[in-house]
Amino acid sequence: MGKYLVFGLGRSGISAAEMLLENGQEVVLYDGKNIDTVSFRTEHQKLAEVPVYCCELPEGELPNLTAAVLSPGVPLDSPDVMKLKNANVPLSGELEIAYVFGKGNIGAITGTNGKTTTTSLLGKMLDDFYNDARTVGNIGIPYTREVSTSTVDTYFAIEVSSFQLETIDTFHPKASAILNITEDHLNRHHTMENYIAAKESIVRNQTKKDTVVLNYDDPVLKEFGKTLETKVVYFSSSEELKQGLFLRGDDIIERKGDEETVIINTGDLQILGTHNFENVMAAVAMGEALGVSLDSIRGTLRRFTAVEHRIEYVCSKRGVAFYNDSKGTNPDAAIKAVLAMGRPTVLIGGGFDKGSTYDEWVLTFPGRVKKLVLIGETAQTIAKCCDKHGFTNYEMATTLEGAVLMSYSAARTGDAVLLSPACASWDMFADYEERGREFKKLAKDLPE
Ligand code: UMA
Repeated sequence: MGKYLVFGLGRSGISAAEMLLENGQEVVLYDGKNIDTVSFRTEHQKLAEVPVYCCELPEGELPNLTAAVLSPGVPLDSPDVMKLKNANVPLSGELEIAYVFGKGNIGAITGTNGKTTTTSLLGKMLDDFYNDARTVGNIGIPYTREVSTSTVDTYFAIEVSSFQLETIDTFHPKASAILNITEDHLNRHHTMENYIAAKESIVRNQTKKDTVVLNYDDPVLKEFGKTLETKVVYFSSSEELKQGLFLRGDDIIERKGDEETVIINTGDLQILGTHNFENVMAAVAMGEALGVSLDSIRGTLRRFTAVEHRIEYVCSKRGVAFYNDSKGTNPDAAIKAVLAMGRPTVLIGGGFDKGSTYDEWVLTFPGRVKKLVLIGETAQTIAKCCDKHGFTNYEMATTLEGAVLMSYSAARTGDAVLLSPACASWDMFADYEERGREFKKLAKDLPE
């Protein structure tokens, strides 16, 4: 039996602690912020007997810990983590311990954008083909929650974030994918090099028997593939590849050896945009690597629809269409949403400051964004960036409700109102899902 300090009492921490207890381990809980332990114990009955500490790391508990299990949101350079390191406590993470205690076959997907769509799609492919498939990870269902009931016949589609990858040790997916790497989370990783290294570590324990799926159009990933012993499957939306998946006109083609197969015509898909065709190609390669038949894959592809919070159509009011892209939490994702609108758009942007630069996003506005409404911590930074590029039609709102009202009054019949903030939500909301849900409610409650 081991003793674990579970650090962070959000979704990951609670689930990790419950899983460890179920597996006969000793657990102590810690959160850096103040927690009402009485209501915490009432809410989480399974953890009622476990010691809960908050605000100050319980130094008396540190000797003889098997590991501290960090939640993804805990930065490795935080003062508490430094204390753990100084006390020689081995650091682990929720993803890693789920892998250690779990069983089954793993398809793990990372990348700056497209992770959620690709993971959902792979999850559906696995579910349609195998008896026992689970879709977990950064997508919102902690991997540890599905561990105790997993067997060697379980198939996992796991969305993996760079935060989670920072604390892996033995995590070993049969198939992995890195979809793309663009600037994000620099407040946490500090440099692009660190961010890229975290993403690339998904392949760390993979061998020749495993598969890694990489985006050939991403120069970093194209080069990365050349350095690996693992079987690499590339995909590309911009050129025909000698081996791998690519677009030819409206067809998604796969070339293996001398054989060329049409996987599907993009007209038969229910998700739109080149970025989604890339997600489809990655999921197809992952599904095949995990043994799903092509016939079954094609069926899943035809049935699959867009995921919540990702350029999600909400409603129309007075001929103004509202779109929720709350998952557009970095400039690259937000650019894709602006390009996908195809009509004059009133855009709601801004939020938690991750240290991103907004120039490329703002440069897509002329001719597309008729007005920008800014909210959150980054509002001033984005406004300055707009000034720099001569885009002057912006306004500030203090709440999301104010932003929705302002946008609605600026929009005319035929326009779109798009929430695609290019920023995380953590300055005003618990997460992007809460922000997206509030936006949808506000839009639906607007008068005609
Ligand atoms: N905490 C500390 N000290 C710290 C930081 C956090 O004590 O230094 C505590 C907080 O007080 C809080 C708890 O940790 O009580 C929160 O932990 P967390 O931030 O890791 O959040 P969880 O609820 O466990 O959710 C996490 C992921 N969150 C983050 O990575 C920030 C969720 O991804 C994920 O869905 C969930 O685990 C299940 O696996 C969200 C996300 O925004 C959606 N991810 C980022 C993204 O997609 O861009 C990476």
